[in-house]
Order: sequence, then C-alpha cells, then structure tokens
Amino acid sequence: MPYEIALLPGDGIGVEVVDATLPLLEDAADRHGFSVETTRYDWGSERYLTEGAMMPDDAIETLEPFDAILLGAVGHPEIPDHVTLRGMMLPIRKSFDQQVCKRPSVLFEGVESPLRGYGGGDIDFVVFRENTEGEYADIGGHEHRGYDHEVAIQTAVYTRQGTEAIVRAAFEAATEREGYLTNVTKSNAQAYGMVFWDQIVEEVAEEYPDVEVERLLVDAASMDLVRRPDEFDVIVASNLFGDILTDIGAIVSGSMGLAPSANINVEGHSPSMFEPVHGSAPDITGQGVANPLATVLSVSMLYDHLGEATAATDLWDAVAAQLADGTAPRTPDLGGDAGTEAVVADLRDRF
Ligand code: GGG
Repeated sequence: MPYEIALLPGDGIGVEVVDATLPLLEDAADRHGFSVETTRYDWGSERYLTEGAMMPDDAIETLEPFDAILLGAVGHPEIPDHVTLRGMMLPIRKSFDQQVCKRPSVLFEGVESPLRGYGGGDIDFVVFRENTEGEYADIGGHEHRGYDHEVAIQTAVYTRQGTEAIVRAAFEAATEREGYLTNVTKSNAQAYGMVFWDQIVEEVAEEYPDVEVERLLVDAASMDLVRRPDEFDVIVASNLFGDILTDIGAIVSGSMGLAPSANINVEGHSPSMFEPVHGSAPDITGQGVANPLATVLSVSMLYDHLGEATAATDLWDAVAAQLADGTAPRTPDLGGDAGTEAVVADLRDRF
C-alpha cells in the first residue's frame, strides 16, 4: 500500500519549493522500496481572492484519511496575515490535534553562521513548540471599533493535557539526545499561564531524573540563542515563544531556508503536517531562487515520522553533503547564485 501524502503548496515560494522537492520525495521512496501517492490541493490565497476562503468547507474531512501532509507556505501581500493563517495553517494544526511542533536548528558543515566563531556542527538543538493553544488560542474579541474606548482582548490558554503533551515530548527527546532541556517561560510576568506551565515542567521532570533542566525567561533565552547557541540541546516553549525562538535558531544556523518543521499528532489518529519554517516570501516569489532545502529536510522528517528511517536519513545526509561541498550550487540566501531547480538537481545526483 502506498503512503498517501497530501500536498498543500499554498502561497508564494511555498509552491516553488514543494514543486521542486517532489522528485526527491519520489526518489527516496523508490530507493527504499516503498511507494507514495501524492494528491495536490491548490488551496491558499489565490483561492481566497476568487472564492472568499483559503480552503473549501470540507477541507479537514478531505485531509483526514491521508498519512501525512506536506505544506509549503501561507501568506499574501494583499491579504492580512491573520486571515491567511487562520484560514489554512492554524485550522489544520488544531483540527488534527498537531500539538507537538518539532523544529531542529542545525548549523551544517559548509554553512556560514552570522555569529563569529561558530562552524559546522557547533549549533544543534531542537525546539519543541506547543502548537495548538497558548497564545495562539482563538479566544478574544475586538469591540467599539473606531471609538475612543475601542478594546481588543486576546486570551492565552494553557491546558494541563496540552502542556503535558509538549513537555513530555520534549523530555522524551532529551533522553535520546544530550539529556539537557531548557524550559522557556515568562513566569515572572505571567503569573497564571506561565506559572502553570513551569509547574507542569517540574511535575513531568520528576519522571525523567536523568534529564538536567534549565529554566530561562524568554527574553534571556532570545539573548542566549545568539550569545551561546552551542549550549542548547532541547528547548520546550509555548506556541508564540517557540515560533519566535525558531526564527532566531534558523538565522543563527545560516538561513531561514534551512529550517524544517514537523507538526505532530502524537496519538496518530490524524495526519501530521510537515513544512519549512519560512513563509511565502513575496519579495522573491517567481524568481526561481527560493531555497528548497528546508522543504527537503521537512520531507526527511515526514519519512522519519512514517517509520521510513533510512529514507529520512539519506535525504538529511544528502542535504548535509551538498552543503559541505563548496562547489555545489547554492541559492542566494546562502551566498550563491543558483536557482531552486539547480539545487534539487544536484541533490538528486548525490542521493
Ligand atoms: N511554512 C509555513 C508558513 O507559511 N509559515 C509562516 C508563518 O507565518 N508561520 C507562523 C507559525 O508557524 O505559527
């Protein structure tokens, strides 16, 4: 039986990187003796502009039977970002209970960090970002618009189940890595939600006596990800904090174009979704220069999730080998002048 994978290229360079990556997704399957069937859904901002919605009403039912979803990017210069995000990416994460967002930051050999003194392999950490609640909870309101007493309220939500799920996933990862976990919080200022968050971390920590836990306020964590990124291993953070910290992680590791992510349904009752961390990048859309490697690495994470570990490792290693080779084509974000297609063609030769 082939794996059924839904493709949601979305907007801007999301379409370019997903289209470019498809041959590699198929190569990996062919070489490892399994098959994939992809189904593409052209949902996103163009659909919103013509039909008034990013996705059809039955989108979630349509996606439910798939084994996994590969998403490109969401965002359009003519549509407010909260409309595009709330119209596609967030409903998928929430409807499929993709509570665990896993985002590795790796400084690959051959890639230059903007930080002085860091070389290949020096940065290697993974952020476990809570993915369906926290500051992204769709709870609040906006009233008395246009009047002096106009008010907007946005409420963060931290459930015991949701917080335990992300914290436990992070501890599990720490046991398989260096045994060192950083809890990112803001409990000095947020005395309900974040104090509760810290309490859950402390409770779960008792189940993992071999994992050393450090607690950092999010402002200190942001500073330290620039000052001493080599010292981090596993980071656990709320939805918004995790989103911000992973952009820092991507950029100190060389480029947003190298940062993959996985949105995991831990219980396995619904599909998980894999996507590059970057957005739709309207400034370079249509130029053919988007870096496809974050999407290739996301496919590696997808195959790992499906249990195809050797295919996952081969894809990851091919990216690492390409980046380590100073003569290989590179997109402009990495200081090169090659296009998306040339990078993928080179990768297929190495694979
Ligand atoms: N590749 C997915 C994408 O378009 N990300 C841009 C974005 O706005 N992400 C926000 C988030 O991950 O919460």
